[in-house]
Amino acid sequence: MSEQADIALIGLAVMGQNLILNMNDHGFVVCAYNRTTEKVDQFLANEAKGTKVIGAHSLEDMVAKLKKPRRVMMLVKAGQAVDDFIDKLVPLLEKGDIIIDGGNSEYQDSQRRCKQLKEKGLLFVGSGVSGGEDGARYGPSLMPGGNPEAWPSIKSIFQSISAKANGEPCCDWVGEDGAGHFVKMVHNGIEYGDMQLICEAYHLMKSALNLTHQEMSQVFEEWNKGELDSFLIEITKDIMKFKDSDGSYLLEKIRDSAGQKGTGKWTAISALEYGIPVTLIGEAVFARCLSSLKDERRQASCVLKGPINTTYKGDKKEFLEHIRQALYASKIISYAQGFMLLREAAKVHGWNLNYGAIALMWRGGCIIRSVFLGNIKTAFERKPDLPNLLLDSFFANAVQRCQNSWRTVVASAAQLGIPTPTFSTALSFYDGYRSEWLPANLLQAQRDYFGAHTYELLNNPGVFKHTNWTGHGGNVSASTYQA
Ligand SMILES: *[C@@H]1O[C@H](CO)[C@@H](O)[C@H](O)[C@H]1NC(C)=O
Ligand SMILES: *[C@@H]1O[C@H](CO)[C@@H](O)[C@H](O)[C@H]1NC(C)=O
Ligand SMILES: *[C@@H]1O[C@H](CO)[C@@H](O)[C@H](O)[C@H]1NC(C)=O
Ligand SMILES: *[C@@H]1O[C@H](CO)[C@@H](O)[C@H](O)[C@H]1NC(C)=O
Ligand SMILES: CC(=O)N[C@H]1CO[C@H](CO)[C@@H](O)[C@@H]1O
Repeated sequence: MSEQADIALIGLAVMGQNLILNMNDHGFVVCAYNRTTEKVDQFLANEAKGTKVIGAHSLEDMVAKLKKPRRVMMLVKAGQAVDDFIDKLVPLLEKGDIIIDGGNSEYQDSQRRCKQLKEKGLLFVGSGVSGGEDGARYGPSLMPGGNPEAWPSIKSIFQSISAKANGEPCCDWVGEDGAGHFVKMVHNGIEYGDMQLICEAYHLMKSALNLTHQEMSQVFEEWNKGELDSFLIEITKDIMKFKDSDGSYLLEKIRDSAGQKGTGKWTAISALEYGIPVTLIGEAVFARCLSSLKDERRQASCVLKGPINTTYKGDKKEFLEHIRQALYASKIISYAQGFMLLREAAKVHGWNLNYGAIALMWRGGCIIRSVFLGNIKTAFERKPDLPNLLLDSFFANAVQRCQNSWRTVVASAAQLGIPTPTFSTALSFYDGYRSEWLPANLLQAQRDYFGAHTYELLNNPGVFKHTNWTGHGGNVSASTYQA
């Protein structure tokens, strides 16, 4: 009876329970453990009744029931709880055993844990798990990273239980140490961006075009049949036409003040740390912050006037198509920026990231799942070392095709006084990225003028010069200044 379980799972909240049942469906024997042991018995007697799931009342008991190398997965609250369980598990495990953290941990913590456990001969895996409760039960997007020696031992479990896109598992090895949780963090940032983009399209439909909820729902339904086909557009279609018990549209009763749990913020902070212009996710985070100043906005709305004309006077149908294209082009920019951040972090940490595989991991199971991610996967398959998504012919052509509509939408929104932070920042990024020349020469001159920070000449890069701009500057240049 001993050593019968393929994997143990610690933490019987909904996500944990659903992952266990998912593993059971795929023929794996799971040993369930929760610190509150009554929870284990309840789970076995109810949700897991009639399955092959077994339980354990102590970590010792749990470890004794596992086949070797032992695989222990934790789905507990990120932070101290993870470290506490690791500390308790280490003395019970042997060299080559595997500890998997499937929680929403910060990638720096996973870096540290991977290193510490490696010194003890244990293999750590930090895995992003996305898709919510339903995903966990019927196929999540899984993003495992950590000690690569662990992958062969967990691959079949992970790939069996993950979502599938065209038959391929939405789960592959991401990369070394904290790479799995880093990729999960960027996924969440991209989710913030995708959601804000859709909100701006809604704002334009509602305010500039005065569409009814039925009309908006139809537009999103239509969009979901084309290149924007995605989970988030699909749920938006449903939300638009959802009626409250009194027959009115529920959406218009919801307070327009957004919450956040911080994962979008972490992506923006990383972008600043690595010096990568992930402007769209940054704007999406700030748009939530601005929305949450509801009381202040109410006061300001009485004082600060906008333009007189606030509705679009041209052809509605045509403008809707402009909005669709603006959304698509902006979305391309957002993903291009997200992959730029992944590339830079990979460079800094020495991760070997497989970008096509990452696109496939997000293709199904998770919140940002979409047809679009299939195109990204194809782009990286065509050219695995593609320096930027925008340089792939498919995406370059798409942006080219959409750009007139995109410019019309951003310009019209500005004239009508409708905020479009992510549409606008995406367009500014595009125009900056495609510019051989930017006015940073003036910036360098200013820095050298007031701070003697030096500059390079176009025809002599790498050589730093200081100029006596005023006639009374000192002889010392701030050559060690870095910014
Ligand atoms: C918006 O549409 C509604 C009907 O759906 C109409 O009653 C209202 O007058 C319109 N508002 C403007 C500003 O056109
Ligand atoms: C507002 O719209 C009307 C009608 O289209 C137009 O004649 C007028 O010039 C517009 N005013 C401004 C300030 O744009
Ligand atoms: C800067 O220029 C002024 C005027 O030409 C001169 O008096 C001064 O010595 C110069 N300073 C240095 C550091 O060369
Ligand atoms: C700057 O350096 C030059 C040559 O080394 C010297 O003649 C001049 O006096 C210095 N000026 C100042 C302001 O220190
Ligand atoms: C650490 C642990 O296993 N805790 C979980 C036990 O189950 C409850 C749900 O009933 C969770 O909330 C705990 O996180």
